Amino acid sequence: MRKDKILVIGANGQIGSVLTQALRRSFGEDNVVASDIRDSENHPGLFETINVLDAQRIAEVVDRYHITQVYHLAAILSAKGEANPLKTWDINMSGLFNVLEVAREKRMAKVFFPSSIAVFGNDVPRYGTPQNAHLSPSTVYGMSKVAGELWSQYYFQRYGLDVRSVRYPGVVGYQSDPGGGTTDYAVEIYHYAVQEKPYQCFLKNNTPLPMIYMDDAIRGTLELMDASSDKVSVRTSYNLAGMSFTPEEITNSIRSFYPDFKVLYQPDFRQQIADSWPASIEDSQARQDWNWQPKYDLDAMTADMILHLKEKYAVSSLT
Ligand code: AKB
Repeated sequence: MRKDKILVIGANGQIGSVLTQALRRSFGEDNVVASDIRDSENHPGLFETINVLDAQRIAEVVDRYHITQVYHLAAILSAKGEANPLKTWDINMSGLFNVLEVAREKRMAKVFFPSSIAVFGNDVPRYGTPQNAHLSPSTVYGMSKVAGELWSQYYFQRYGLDVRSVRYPGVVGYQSDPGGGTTDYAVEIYHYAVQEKPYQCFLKNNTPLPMIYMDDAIRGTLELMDASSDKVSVRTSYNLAGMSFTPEEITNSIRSFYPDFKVLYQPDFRQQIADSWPASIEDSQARQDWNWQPKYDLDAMTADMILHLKEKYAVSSLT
């Protein structure tokens, strides 16, 4: 077991809840404090309520547990963020500033800040979008991630704070529900398939987007955070690729388990966001610097999602 003490902010979220468990397996139950603005029943271990807008509260928890690393996952995502752009900017940016400042003041060893494929806009190569492509996002969430990447790099260069980051694609997992993203359909669709219900998709059938399976996303995050500092050449954020597919392709993959599965396409405002994002991204820098390698393709993900969701729904029908 290692000596680090870790604080996860946003631990009730889609990625935060799974990451907290993975960190506890690796660092020990007593060395990982989960926190979120909402109280949690999901975290039987150490848990503190934190609103990221309250810097004093973050500092208090950091002091109480002698925290050495923070994973800052609290943010408003792309689709939800468009309903209230100024509030989204405030939460995403003030939250990050509070974390960076506390980490700087307390001389923390490492900070993780998640970025997103939402940093890219219409003016990049859509397929295999490179690491250094121009960043001109169309959503306030994407804007906050671009600014966040630059501030992370600034804190590293100016104060030597070891902030690390990946640009997550849409993350698909059975463990937790997504909340307010444009890629959420790729999780929801499996829940409908396993319950043998038709699914109404909010994107067009032929909209390709970069995606990653939760196991790969968590492993990639931990591998980056574990890499020796001299291997981390990108101090804004690394492109992290898993796979790329359209709603029609995921539907066909699901149909190898549920041949009668039906999907209706009713695109809404999220279509415009998806159209402004890459179809796939290129992640050779992460592969080169810290040996990143995804394990799951679409069909492997489908098989694993269906296996676990079938178990989940079988258990919930008994309770
Ligand atoms: C979203 O859809 O907003 C997120 C993301 C790709 O960052 N899942």
